[in-house]
Amino acid sequence: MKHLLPIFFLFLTVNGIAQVYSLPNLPYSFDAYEPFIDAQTMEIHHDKHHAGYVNNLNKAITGTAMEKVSMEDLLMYASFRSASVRNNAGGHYNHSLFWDILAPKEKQGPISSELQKAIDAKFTSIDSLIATVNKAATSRFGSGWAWIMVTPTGELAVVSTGNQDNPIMDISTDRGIPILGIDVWEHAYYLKYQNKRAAYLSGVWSLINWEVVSQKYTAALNNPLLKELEKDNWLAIKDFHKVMAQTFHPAEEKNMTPLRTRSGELYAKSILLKNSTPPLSANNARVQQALSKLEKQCFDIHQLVQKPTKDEARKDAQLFEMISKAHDIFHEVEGLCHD
Ligand code: MN3
Repeated sequence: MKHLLPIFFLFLTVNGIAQVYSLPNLPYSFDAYEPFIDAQTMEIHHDKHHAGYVNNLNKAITGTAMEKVSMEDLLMYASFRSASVRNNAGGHYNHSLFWDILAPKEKQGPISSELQKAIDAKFTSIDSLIATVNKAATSRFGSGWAWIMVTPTGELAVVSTGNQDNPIMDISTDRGIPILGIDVWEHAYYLKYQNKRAAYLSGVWSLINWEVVSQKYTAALNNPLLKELEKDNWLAIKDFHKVMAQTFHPAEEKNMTPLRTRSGELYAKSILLKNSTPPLSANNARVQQALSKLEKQCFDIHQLVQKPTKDEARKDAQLFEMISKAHDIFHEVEGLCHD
């Protein structure tokens, strides 16, 4: 028994700390951000608020399949997840980015020429970019964030999201990878600035480390997630996918009722999909061909469903064969988009 005790405590310890996400250290001391953000705010913000998001995220995903899912996936499909996962994954991601881009003046590095060029092209100058972000930040009602992001087409854009949401999430109408985020929750500024959000904003720009923002810009342009976001914004394919899943998967389990009752809807969605504009990366002849094939297949399915028969079992077998083929063509389209 005596020699088992250490093993038991080791087991306890390992289990106690075996968490998927952990709180990153703040890169500088709490008072390094003075006078723009006071030390007490930094301490509470990092040690209490951010720590809370990390702990609650770990609690929400422990023992679920989400333990193995990447942070980007957690965010990207936020609409399918619980409020707890959405808020706390967002909270962890957003704050980690925020600490990265803040630095006291003497630790800040210069902006890259690439980012400077992109800013000039879209916003004419850094000052007008800052004014655009400030406008997004001050007009955000209640808690949230203002962002500079890289869009799926590789452009810069300014957006704002509520609560702990961000533009990677599928609940956001404008999607992209954030490279700069400003926390406009009151917990970020209330002790020093009270309700004066605009005063906090004018202070926080003195802490932005453009060298790190530049690194995030380059990384975002090269991040495969950008292509995923572009594809995920193809709403017609999402719409089609939903009806396809809800008719094909029951059919696999010998339940043909959903397909028999919704073949018209499936065909209608295939027409909308054929007539939609695919994302740039998938807008080519092969995808168009596959979409035409898919529409024809859905048309044939709908025709057969409507056709009277004396042999329902045979009709079901034929329908299953046809929906399986439609499903294959659909995945051909999806697969093609990854090129
Ligand atoms: Mn915060």
